[in-house]
Amino acid sequence: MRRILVTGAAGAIGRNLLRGLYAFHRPQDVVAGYNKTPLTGLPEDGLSVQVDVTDKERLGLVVEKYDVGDVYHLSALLSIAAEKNPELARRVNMGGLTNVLDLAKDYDLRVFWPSSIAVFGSTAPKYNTPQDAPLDPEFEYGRNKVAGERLLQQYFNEFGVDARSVRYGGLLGPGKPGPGTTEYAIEMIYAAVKGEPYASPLGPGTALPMTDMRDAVRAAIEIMAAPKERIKIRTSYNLSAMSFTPEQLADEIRKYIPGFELRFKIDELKQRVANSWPYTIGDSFAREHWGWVHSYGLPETVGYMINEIR
Ligand code: AKB
Repeated sequence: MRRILVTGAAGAIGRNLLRGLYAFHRPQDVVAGYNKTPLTGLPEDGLSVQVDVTDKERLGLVVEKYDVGDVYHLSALLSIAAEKNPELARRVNMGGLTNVLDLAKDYDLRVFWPSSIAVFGSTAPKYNTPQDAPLDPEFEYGRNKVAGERLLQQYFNEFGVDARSVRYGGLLGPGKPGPGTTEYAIEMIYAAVKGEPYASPLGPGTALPMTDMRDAVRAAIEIMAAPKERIKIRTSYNLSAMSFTPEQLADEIRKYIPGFELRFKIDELKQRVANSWPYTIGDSFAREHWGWVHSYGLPETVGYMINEIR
């Protein structure tokens, strides 16, 4: 069997995805790619490799050396990091993806790449945002994601590259939250478990689509396992599970930690980004085409995270 390469394996999705992949594959068949943060805690036979996705030559050598067949390409800057450093974001988010797709063409690789609800802007309906709503993102990260989706479509049309993608909302799982917008929810749960109050950077009533990390990982593995003819959208599939505001999350946390105190300290940039994104996402195509069904809502996710963090 050709091996699976995960780029950005040290990130939040990467670490959880590795766990999911090891459930189906031998550790020696999965190569965990990291750039700056070396990976710890891999299984004894697990493989890891340093690779900067903006370096196409090095990426190509890794693909050859490890006889890679599938790439889960996760290396990316999240929304707030991208907005603060747009030049780096373009280099990593779009340059990295272009390198992966070029190698996919040359080495017949299959690719999973996560897009985001950030592809939508204020021109899209806020509730149950449909798959084909206008893509007018107002921030750098969303613009990178729209460009990425178009690249996927182009490489499929022109070269038959089999790249598959879903548009994730915020992902909720244990592990250090990255510099994104939806990541406030993870920070809040960590603060609550530590017995501390939490000052939300998003104001009251700010609803955003979210998914339990266990569902997110399963979605990635399932879309890659689906027969090719079931993948009818070659940009990226809307994917949905739940949606909540900071107050709703705090109420759920209080079922486990009754004294938890939610405060507000609005972060102007995060609030503007959140205001431009949908409240809820319509994902009927993912459900119809390749059988997506989410398993976890807010109560299950909060219970799981509190247990894991404890
Ligand atoms: C972010 O907030 O930047 C990400 C995302 C929604 O893509 N979690």
